[in-house]
Amino acid sequence: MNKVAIVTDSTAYLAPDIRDQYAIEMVPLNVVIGEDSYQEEIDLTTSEFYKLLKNTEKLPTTSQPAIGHFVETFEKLKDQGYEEIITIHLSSKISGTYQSAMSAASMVEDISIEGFDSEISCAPQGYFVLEAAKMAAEGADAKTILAHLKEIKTTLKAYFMVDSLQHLHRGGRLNAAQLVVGNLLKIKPILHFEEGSIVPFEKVRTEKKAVARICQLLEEDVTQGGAYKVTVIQANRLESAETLAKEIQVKFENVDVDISHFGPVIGTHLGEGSLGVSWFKLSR
Ligand code: MYR
Repeated sequence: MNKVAIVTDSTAYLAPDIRDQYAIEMVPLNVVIGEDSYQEEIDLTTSEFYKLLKNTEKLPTTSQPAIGHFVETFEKLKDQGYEEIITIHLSSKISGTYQSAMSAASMVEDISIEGFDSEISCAPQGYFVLEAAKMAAEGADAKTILAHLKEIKTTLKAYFMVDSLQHLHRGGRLNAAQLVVGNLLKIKPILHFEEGSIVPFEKVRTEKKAVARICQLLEEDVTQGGAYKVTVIQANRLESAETLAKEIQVKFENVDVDISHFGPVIGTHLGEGSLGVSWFKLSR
């Protein structure tokens, strides 16, 4: 059995079979639609979410997991005999999830629990989780795994576009000034994360131009050598994601491309139709 247990939250959107294969524990965030509250990925799938969204007038809201859910998870892993736990979460600048996990960690005794703030979310958060889980399966200790996660941060990039900035603004994840600039100029900015917060990267007028610019940024990185993992991330627009993923796979030899999604919690804040691309350099 591994010595180190890996915990994450639902916003890494790792498929259940992958979580099972690599013994990854997942603690879900919540989404409230109308009168109903759901734990995403447990009692609400992503396709169910986007269907419900079409039939609801009141926009959904989200919340972080309860501290108690993390305490239960950590206690269970301790009882199973793990010696250390690494708990990897979406950026602490956009959600209180990391803070909940850290509060829970301080309540659980006799096991070392290390938090890792991914400073991002979705598939790129999943990169950290999967790499950590693979290393844990190979017998690495928490210190070695955390050092590798820090190294991944140095090559990880993620850019995304939304149909309307209103969702991000309504949820308080984009400041008013950035919203005004976007609306006044009728632009579709390419967004990215800077030190864990969402900020516009470049102002582009059409989605086509935005996609072309993101592919140019990817090219700048992958042509420097080495192998890359690339993910196209979509909010209920699988066909466009498949087309883009194919284009990227054909254009670059040294990349392994897959497709992921913006699930219920992140979809609430980005809106349907959002599209993103993330990548990192494989270094193990
Ligand atoms: C909560 O209620 O605690 C969850 C808040 C989630 C905010 C999500 C903001 C958008 C994140 C976009 C990630 C894009 C990654 C490529």
